[in-house]
Amino acid sequence: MTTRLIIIGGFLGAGKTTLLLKSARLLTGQGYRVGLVTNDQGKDLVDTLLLSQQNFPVSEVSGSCFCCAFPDLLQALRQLMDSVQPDVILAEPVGSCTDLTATVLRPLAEYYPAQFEVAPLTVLVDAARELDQFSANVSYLFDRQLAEAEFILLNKADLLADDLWTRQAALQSQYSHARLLSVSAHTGQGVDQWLETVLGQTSSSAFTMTVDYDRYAEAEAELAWLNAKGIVRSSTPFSARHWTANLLTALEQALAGSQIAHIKTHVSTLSANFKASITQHGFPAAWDVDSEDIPTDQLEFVLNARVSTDPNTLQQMALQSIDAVKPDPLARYYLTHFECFRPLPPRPTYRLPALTQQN
Ligand SMILES: Nc1nc2c(ncn2[C@@H]2O[C@H](COP(=O)(O)OP(=O)(O)OP(=O)(O)O)[C@@H](O)[C@H]2O)c(=O)[nH]1
Ligand SMILES: [Mg+2]
Repeated sequence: MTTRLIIIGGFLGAGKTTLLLKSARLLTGQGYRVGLVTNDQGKDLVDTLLLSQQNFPVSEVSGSCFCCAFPDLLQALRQLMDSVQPDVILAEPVGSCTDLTATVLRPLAEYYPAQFEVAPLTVLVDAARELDQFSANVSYLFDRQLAEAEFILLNKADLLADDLWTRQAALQSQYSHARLLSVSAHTGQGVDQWLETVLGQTSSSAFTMTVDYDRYAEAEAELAWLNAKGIVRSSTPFSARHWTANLLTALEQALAGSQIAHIKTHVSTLSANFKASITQHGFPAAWDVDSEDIPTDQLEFVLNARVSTDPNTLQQMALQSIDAVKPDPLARYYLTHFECFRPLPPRPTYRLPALTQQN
């Protein structure tokens, strides 16, 4: 039996995980068995926690991107196939990854045709965010992500009105090879229409895109990566929701001089879960999981941040912020995992040569 594999790329914070979740819900409602794959350069992923707490089977490729850890991706896919026999697997590569057609989609389609039917590559764009505040290298990476897209989804359509058409027209004229749809992974607008197409078609990309791997590596390295996990305890019950909001605000303020790609945190207490994200300065945190806020004396948190700064600064700001938002002066926090680094230059396991050339 072949499994349909839908790979959803796009820059950090564009809404990939939100679309995975919305699609999984829609497909499950239509009787499909669904599996999900998350991916990150570090360990302890907010995305994996979020998706698995919604009771969907999730496999994770952590510590490297799909293209550089192709055997790990294969293992994650097979684990899902063995455990839940999914009809459809939706997979989210690292948001600073590109060249997925040559390094992931085509190797899967060409080497494992009996196992996978690979859908057209979908790339998400955040309609509500311009990336021009990032460096020229990051803009280059963003351009390469779109240049290989077979489907571009202009996501977060719910946040824009008239501007949406202007953005859509500009993208369509620049990336005229791709089909383009405006969607909202939150409300589901346009998602059915996109799903119908990617369920019915296979990826037909036969080109190897021109990618300057030095620039790509520089773009990735400009973003510092922080993954942390910990526990906060207090003898006086406190609000886990306030703590979550305070942590994001404190970190955003501490990083006022840097560009935020995505800061997200997942917080659990005995009775509640919270998940919130910030994808740019000056915007309030968006809550993806919000529960009744019963005072607690302990919470567990996972914090992932991708910020255009150096790892030392990000590490220092994160530690300061976690300390500053202690619910009371006697409260204690314990870090059970903490890593902060620049991603290494990408070295794909496979990079298939072009069948046709395209720039
Ligand atoms: N308003 C609105 N917000 C959205 C939509 N899709 C995603 N978001 C929000 O955007 C933020 C980032 O979404 P994610 O789904 O985590 O983005 P991602 O692309 O998976 O991010 P990374 O995994 O860090 O690359 C979250 O706070 C979401 O709630 C949408 O359609 N509309
Ligand atoms: Mg994600």
